[in-house]
Parts: sequence; structure tokens; C-alpha cells
Amino acid sequence: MSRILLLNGPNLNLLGTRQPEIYGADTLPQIEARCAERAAGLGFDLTARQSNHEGALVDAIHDARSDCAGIVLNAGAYTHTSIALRDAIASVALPTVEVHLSNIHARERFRHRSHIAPVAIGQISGFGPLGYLLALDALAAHIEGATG
Ligand code: DHK
Repeated sequence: MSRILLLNGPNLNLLGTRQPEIYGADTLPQIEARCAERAAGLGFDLTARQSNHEGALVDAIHDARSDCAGIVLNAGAYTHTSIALRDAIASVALPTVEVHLSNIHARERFRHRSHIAPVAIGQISGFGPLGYLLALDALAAHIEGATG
């Protein structure tokens, strides 16, 4: 079975207690479990990883080359700052869907720019944890379309 990497960046390990008025009440393990179920329904295995460290996220993206058909990425604040993550996505050339729990375009100006968006196949922002499931649906459809 093909595999998808679900990769979450800094501070997303604190979901559930972190600013719930912005990021919701669900914990990351709960979101990951729902994503694993959704992926299985779509015919994919899921690897879920989280790191607060930019280099570890780059390494996870590189590792995905060996066994993943695509990536769902919430890079957290690195979305707005990290050319290294953008280059990693471009380098592995795996279809990547960018996800944000909050609507980054309705928030502070510094969150409006994403370095990931130009190398992603699309961006889902503002739908809370549902966004991860929408991203899996979109990625699976893309992969199936790409492979025929
Ligand atoms: C998560 C973060 O940690 C922020 O730094 C981003 C994103 C938004 C989210 O909405 O999931 O700006």
C-alpha cells in the first residue's frame, strides 16, 4: 500500500492546550488517529511525525522519498520563514498539501506569506482539524490522478 507522510511543525505538539480559541481543543494524537483512519479509507498507510526543529523537519521530508507518495504538511511558524523547508519540498518533488488549522490570511500580516505555498499542490487554511482530512482527500485524488 502507498504511504502518506503527515508532518507537523513547531508548537503543534501542544494542540489541545495551545490557544484553543485559535487552534481548537483537539490534541495532535487525536488528529493523527483520525488522519490514519481517513488515509486507510483512501487506501493509504500514514506515517505521522512532528518536530519543533527545522532541520528535523527537513530530514523527515528527505526520508519520505524512500517510502511516501505524498506529504500533508503543517509547518507551523516555519511556513512563514523557512526557505530550507520550501527547498526540501521542491527537492524531493513529492506532491505536498499545505494545511493550517487557522485561516492564516485572516490573521497577522506576517502570517499571510507562505514559503511553502509555491511548491505545494494546494493550501487548506481555516477549517480546523477538518483541514487535515480535506488535505488527505485532495492528496489521494492527486496521487491517483498522477498514477492513473
Ligand atoms: C500553525 C502555527 O503554529 C502558526 O505559526 C501558523 C498554523 C498557523 C495553523 O493555523 O495551523 O501561523
